[in-house]
Amino acid sequence: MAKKCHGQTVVHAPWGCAASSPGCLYFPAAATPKTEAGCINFIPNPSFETGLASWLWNNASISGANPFEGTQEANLGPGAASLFRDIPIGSSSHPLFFSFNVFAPEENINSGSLAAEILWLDRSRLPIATGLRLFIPEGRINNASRITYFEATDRPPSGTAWARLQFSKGSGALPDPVNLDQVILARAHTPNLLQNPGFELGLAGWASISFVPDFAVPYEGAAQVHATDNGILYQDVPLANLPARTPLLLSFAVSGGQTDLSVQVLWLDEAGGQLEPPGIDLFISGETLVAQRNNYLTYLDLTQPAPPGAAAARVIFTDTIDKQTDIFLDKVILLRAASANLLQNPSFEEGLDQWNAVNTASVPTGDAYEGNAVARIDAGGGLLYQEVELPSAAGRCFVLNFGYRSSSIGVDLSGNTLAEVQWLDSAGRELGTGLSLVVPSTSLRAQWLVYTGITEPAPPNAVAARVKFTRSQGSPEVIVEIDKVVLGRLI
Ligand SMILES: [Ca+2]
Ligand SMILES: [Ca+2]
Ligand SMILES: [Ca+2]
Repeated sequence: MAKKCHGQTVVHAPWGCAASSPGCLYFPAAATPKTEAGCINFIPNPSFETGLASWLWNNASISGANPFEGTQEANLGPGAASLFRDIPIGSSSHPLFFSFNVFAPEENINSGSLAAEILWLDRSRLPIATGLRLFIPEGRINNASRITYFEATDRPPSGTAWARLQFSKGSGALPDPVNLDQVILARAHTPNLLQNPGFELGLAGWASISFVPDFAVPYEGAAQVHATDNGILYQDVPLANLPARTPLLLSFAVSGGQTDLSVQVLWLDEAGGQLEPPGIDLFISGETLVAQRNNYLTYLDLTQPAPPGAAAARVIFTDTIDKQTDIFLDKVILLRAASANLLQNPSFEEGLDQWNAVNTASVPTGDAYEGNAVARIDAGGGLLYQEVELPSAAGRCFVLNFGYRSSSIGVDLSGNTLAEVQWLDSAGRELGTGLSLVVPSTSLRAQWLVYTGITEPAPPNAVAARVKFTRSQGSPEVIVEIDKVVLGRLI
């Protein structure tokens, strides 16, 4: 329905006044939030495929020029801009896991700052507390790469019924637009378990060799850590307040060049002794970071359940400086999760073992997203899938995360890749699609992009899932690679 607002006709959203006109007042309706399945992505239209429906905005628009996911993305700016909406989240005390992808679509050197904020609102939609405020400094977002952000809120206070999600963009050196796509807000079991996770307090809470605080254009906030020599950085997180055998989610952001990085979650017993094997053991090649052209690359992974006797988890970064180069780290996240990564051979380090493929090969490479090998899908098109059992899946949602890159700069026909999670019954028959991500061709040469999605709740008779990547035909010179695929549960 439409209504008049300051003389302009605006579309009336299910709640309030979905006005795009600056100065249009926003009237919160005292609506009762709908009860939703607790594990879903709370954001309908998370990829702006129905434009700015249900969002309120100032100086924002939609384009289809260079979407990260699907066919459209939101554009903020040029100049100051904002985009926000209120989302019913029920009365649970679960913190929220938050993700989005940003990109500057034009050649520019200064894209302006961006703040992403989550406010907790009561049933009358009056703000009662801040859930998080993530600040991306001016100059961090540029046209060289898309950056995927991960963050976790604190616990919503008693009385919270809604979350207000708002993006606000400052002015940079014009033109300074910022594209935004694939926004996720989903329940998590815990807030971030790490202290000083974004290094805004320097090295407080961390043990360090060679890593020092640094304040030049961080991934988020006003600080990061930096090493120019072989270094180690770690923090121990006690597990005493978590259930036994819990898995954990790890996320972090890294940039730099020619510096190999090892990232592990180690399990420690009461005496501080290490329990084998590590919960997470990742290798990121320096060549991978060089190819990102100083843009931060993010990672998300799930540990195996903590072993019996584990008293703490140690998150540890070890870098090996090959030449006189730099490495930067920011925003490390450790959350209680609800499952390990359910996929086998998720990073293609053992070839295509456990995967089914057509016109796809596991290829050794010096600049994999993770490890030393990737899955490469032929230019003529091809596919790749793995089926996994889902114990007690009914009503539960799953997070899918993977690295993707293509080299389509200057090429018109690069093909599209569809990433899907399909539900299967006990006879292996398809029950429907739980998640579909459309990964369009990009104009970025050989940079890794990080895709994440949350499935719908699994139907009652789902006992397995198929994780599937299918690529359509592209020009012969265009490669498409997939690496380090994660499927698991946040809650
Ligand atoms: Ca989109
Ligand atoms: Ca920071
Ligand atoms: Ca790999």
